[in-house]
Amino acid sequence: MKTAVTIAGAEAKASAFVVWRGFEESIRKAAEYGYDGVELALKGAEEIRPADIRHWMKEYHMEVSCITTGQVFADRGLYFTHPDPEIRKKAIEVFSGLIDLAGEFGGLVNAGRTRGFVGPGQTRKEAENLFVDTMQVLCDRAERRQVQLIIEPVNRYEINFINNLDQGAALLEKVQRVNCGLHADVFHMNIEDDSIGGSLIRNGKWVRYIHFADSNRLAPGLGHLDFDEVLGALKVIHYDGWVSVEILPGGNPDDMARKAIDFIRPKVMRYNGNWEGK
Ligand code: LER
Ligand code: MN
Repeated sequence: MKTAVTIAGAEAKASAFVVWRGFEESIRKAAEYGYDGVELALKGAEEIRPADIRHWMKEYHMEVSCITTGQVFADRGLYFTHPDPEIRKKAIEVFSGLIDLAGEFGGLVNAGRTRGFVGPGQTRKEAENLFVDTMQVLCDRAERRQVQLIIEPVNRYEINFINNLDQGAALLEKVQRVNCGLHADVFHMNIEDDSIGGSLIRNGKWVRYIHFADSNRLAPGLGHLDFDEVLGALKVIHYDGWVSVEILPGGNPDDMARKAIDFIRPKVMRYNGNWEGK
């Protein structure tokens, strides 16, 4: 298991939910603090040059954990269940660029709120069908680059579609592609799932990526989530991927990022030390 922190470009809008902004400076700090990688929150592939990422990863001995797409939704208004085929086409185009980038960096593209929602005048069935169709197109594209497309269940106060891991897994069964999976965020799971450990174990075959934040969305350790329970469940499913810190930066992002890694690193080292493999 490896640790990452969420970052975005310096120009990213306030809606980009990340700890740090400005690519190079964030990557440098993440390495200095002891993270293994960075999660890149992008609104499109044109926002960053592959040559720059290559250079920074080498310079700071870091990896890209995943490319995330919240800004494709929040900034550009694109999502998979949009009733207008032109908007869905544009979403597919933007995702295709991000998939190509992930082919070299990280191999994972997330769809958080970009997976869409049940819009006004739309039935749940209609939204589900549009979601499944769009996922199939994107998974086929991603397969050619050996990339996986991961869906993040998000709590009901942010979106009305795919709120917990069970709902995500049921829809992924319908997508019928091997390169799709779930991105579990324990902050959302604390609101929506019947039990964090139980749901991770029940849906274990789909879990490909994890966001860590505490119950108040601050650094792990500052709220009342039981991270030993979470790590215990991840052990049961032989999870060997990333845990990425996606937290509210508060008034002092450096302090929050430091508190997060200081809390999770010893736990992750213990987890890896006891690793028995698959
Ligand atoms: C994105 O990873 C996420 O967790 C959402 O809550 C952002 O709105
Ligand atoms: Mn998240």
